[in-house]
Amino acid sequence: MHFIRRRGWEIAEREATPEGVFLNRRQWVVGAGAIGGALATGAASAQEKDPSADLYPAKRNEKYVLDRDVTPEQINANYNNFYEFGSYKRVAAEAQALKTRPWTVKIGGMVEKPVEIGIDDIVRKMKIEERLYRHRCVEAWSMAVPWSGFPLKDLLALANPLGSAKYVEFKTFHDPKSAPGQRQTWYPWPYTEGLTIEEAGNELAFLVTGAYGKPLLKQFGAPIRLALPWKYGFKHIKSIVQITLTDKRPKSYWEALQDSEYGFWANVNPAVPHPRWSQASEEVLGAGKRVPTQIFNGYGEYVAQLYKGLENERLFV
Ligand SMILES: Nc1nc2c(c(=O)[nH]1)N[C@H]1C(S)=C(S)[C@@H](COP(=O)(O)O)O[C@H]1N2
Ligand SMILES: [Mo]
Repeated sequence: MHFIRRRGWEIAEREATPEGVFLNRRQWVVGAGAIGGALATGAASAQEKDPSADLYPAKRNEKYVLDRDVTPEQINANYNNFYEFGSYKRVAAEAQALKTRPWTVKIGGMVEKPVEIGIDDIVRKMKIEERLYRHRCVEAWSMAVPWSGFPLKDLLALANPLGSAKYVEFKTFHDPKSAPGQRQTWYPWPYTEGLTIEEAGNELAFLVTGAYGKPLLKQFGAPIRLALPWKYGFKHIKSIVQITLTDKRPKSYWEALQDSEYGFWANVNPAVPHPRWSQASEEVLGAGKRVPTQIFNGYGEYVAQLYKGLENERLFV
């Protein structure tokens, strides 16, 4: 048990020093360009086959504005955390093994009406819009992304959650045949995440099915992942297959690996350092600079009220 925890810790530490810190701007451009061609080709053929391609680009919701440039797609699409395909950033090629059709999402637990729904029914039923969101990884790098998708609460509503449900638990697929990372059995697969019902109902909680005006690339967590811009990136679970309403606080993947470093709440706060590094500033991917981190990643006006009365909780770990 100690060995297992230690192992997770070591891997997390290696990840804690993002590649972007070492590469100067010119190296970034060269690095991204070198594999850009191959990736673009792969993406184009995947898109042709994607039955939801006609839904993108979706109309932008102008309410959500950025204070910085959108991260270039080539940089974002080649710098991913997706441990199912490897515990390093260049997993884009490996992630192409993910089969995203057929894809079913189950919504169950404390609901009136359990639902099993295919991804293409989801995207036709929901109203897809584009939102520009900032993303702050716990490793102290950040990006800005034009996600497309719809509010999480709209999908949950299909199942009529019971009044007694207090939390929402999410799970990623489990398929060690296509996802080599899942053959590393010391990790607590499948990737799991959770929110309170109140957080899940917040307007910022967004289910993402597209990015950069196209169906979601596999490395971004196709065909459906979360975006929670006020929380550290590990909460943004990818490739979701199961959503469970429950009255027990879910234990997330990173919490199971190292609870002292990755908690349930994981709200962004520059004043609360990670046990092993500062969270005061962040490396902006592709921009060649660091900027100060903001509390709730700058989204406090939307979410701060969710945490009134919870001051005794570890809200920022
Ligand atoms: N299933 C799954 N979801 C995941 C992860 C993962 O390894 N597996 N990594 C998380 C982390 S740490 C981050 S920062 C974001 C990265 O999203 P991106 O690759 O689209 O930038 O995905 C999150 N969701
Ligand atoms: Mo992250």
